[in-house]
Parts: sequence; structure tokens; C-alpha cells
Amino acid sequence: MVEAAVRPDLTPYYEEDLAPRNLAPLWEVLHQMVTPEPESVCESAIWHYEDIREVLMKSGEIITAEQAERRVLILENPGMTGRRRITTSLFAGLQLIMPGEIAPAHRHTQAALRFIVEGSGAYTAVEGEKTIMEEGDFIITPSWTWHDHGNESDQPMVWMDGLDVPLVELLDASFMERLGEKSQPLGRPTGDSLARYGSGLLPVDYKGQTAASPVFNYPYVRTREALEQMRKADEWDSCHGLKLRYVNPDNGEAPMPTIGTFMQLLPKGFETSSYRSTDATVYCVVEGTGTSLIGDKTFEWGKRDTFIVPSWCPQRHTANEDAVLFSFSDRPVQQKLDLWREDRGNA
Ligand code: GTQ
Ligand code: FE2
Repeated sequence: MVEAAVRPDLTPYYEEDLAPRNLAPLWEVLHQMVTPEPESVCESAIWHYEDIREVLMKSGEIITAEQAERRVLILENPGMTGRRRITTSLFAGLQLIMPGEIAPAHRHTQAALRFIVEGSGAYTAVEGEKTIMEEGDFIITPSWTWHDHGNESDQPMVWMDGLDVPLVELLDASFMERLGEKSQPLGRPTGDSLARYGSGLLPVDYKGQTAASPVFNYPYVRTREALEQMRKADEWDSCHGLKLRYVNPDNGEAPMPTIGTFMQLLPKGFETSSYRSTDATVYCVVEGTGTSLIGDKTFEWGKRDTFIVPSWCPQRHTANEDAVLFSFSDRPVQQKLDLWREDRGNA
């Protein structure tokens, strides 16, 4: 929206004196720059998996993973069409790998997460170690780690990619290189990282080289088990149901410094009270069905659907049956910068 000028009479001064000198009057834009509350162009939106699966599979017929390098359909926020992002700071896409295909090894400064949506048995290799992917698994590809993906199963494999691409773009810090071989050499057996770092233990002299977690696959079986175990204690939070955050076991922080990830359980019939926070959030439905009121819009969701809650937009969720929601956002960045806020209403 273009606001009416504060001083339309000054247009000649703006255009003739200021513009040629790369100057602009702050008083015309101050209140668009410094707003009393977040005013985002990011919109609430939903992608129903049953509506997009067919066109995603079509991409598997019209381009190979090798040609594409990564065969991904970008989930573009309708408020930011053409800007290749799902929220202001994050990119999301659905990646498809057909049986027998390999997405070749590369690395970049952008960090990525994979959240497995459909299929079983394909692998991703990260920095010399392969992991087999199953539905609901959450896998990280931290900044500047080599990664390639392959599907040795007999079914298509689909996952959600979440990357900090817009953040890195803002900071002009993009670097990328290709390995030049399809698959990277493997230096550790499959499952090594999880065994070493994923059981509440760390090698005695462990010193993380980066901010990223040494665990790179957080399997759904374990996450689900944690939620199921905790529900027995009946600790429902009025805003979140039962919500866990994924952590780097070395420091208790997010698995990667730029993206926070969460998994929550809403039992059948549960209605959350109104909540909002400054981190625009991408939700992926893992199990169940429900309804969300996001701002003044209502969204019905089911398994494998993706929906968006913009920054500072009130959200309420209702589960029609036991529901499990994975979500991610830029929360760790906002927290590091002392920007993050939440509003639990009166709850
Ligand atoms: O799988 O390596 O969706 O590099 C975007 C950029 C996926 C990947 C994306 C990537 C990848
Ligand atoms: Fe990549």
C-alpha cells in the first residue's frame, strides 16, 4: 500500500534535490519503517497435500533429479509471490526423489532442514554419513556441510525442505559449491551420529566445531515416544497442548542457529487458547485432523498438509482427533537478537 505523502508540496525538493544525490526524506517513511507492531506482507495460507501431490508427481515425469539438481516445488507465500519464500525469513519446498535417482553432492552457507512427508527408505548423506529417512523424521543439513540425497527404495520419496535462504540473502552471505561427484565419500557408518550423540551422552572431550547439532537425524519414533510418554502426565499447556522443541544436545539450543523446530501433540477434542509470537511459523501436519483459526481465517487441515502463521498473528488450534504437528521458524535468530516476543493472551 502506498501511503499519501506527508508533504506533497515538497515533491520538487525530493525529486530534484534529494533523489539525484541518493538521499530520501525519512519523515515520509518513518511510520512504515518503525511500526508499533509487526506489519507483515506474509499471509496465512495452507497447502493441502492431496491437492498438490499430483502436480508434484508430475514434476517427476518432466524433469530428472539430476537435471534439476534438486527437484523441488517451492511453497510460495501468496503475500510474497515471486519472492521464493514461505515466510519473510524462510524458504520451504517439497522435494521429490524417484526410485534410483540421486540428487548430487553440494554444499552452501544456507542451512537446511528436511521433514519427511511421504515414503520410506531413501537416504540423505550429510558430511560423510548416510541416514535412512522415514516419515516424520527431522534431519538437518547445517551451513556448509556436504549433502546428497538418493532413493534406493521402490517408491517416490517426498520431504519438506526448510532453508534460511531469505536470511542469508538479506545478509549477502551466499556461497555454494558442487563436489563434482554424484555421491560424497562416506567416512562413518549409517547411524553413527545418533548413536554417539543422541542418547544423553557426549564424548568426554567433545567440542562442537560449529553451532549446529552433532545429531543430524531426529527420528520420529523417538519424538513420538517422548510425546506419548509425556501425555500420561497430563501436562497440557493451554496454548500449545504438549509441545517439545528439538535441541542440540551439546548446548540445549536449537539444532541449527537459524531455524527452530518443534513437535506438538494435541489430543482429540483439545482447543488451544489464543497465542501469538513474533516468529512466523510453518506447520506440517504429521498425524490427525483439525481446524486452525489464524487471524480471522479458518483452515481445515489433515495429514501432510502445510500451513503458515504469520508474525504476531493470533492462532488457535482444535484437534478433531489426536493430532501431531511439526513446526519451524526463525525463533533462535530472534531470541539471539533480543527480538522475540510472545503473547499468551490471558492464558
Ligand atoms: O536439497 O540440497 O529445497 O540446496 C533448496 C536448496 C533443497 C537441497 C532445496 C537446496 C536443497
Ligand atoms: Fe542443498
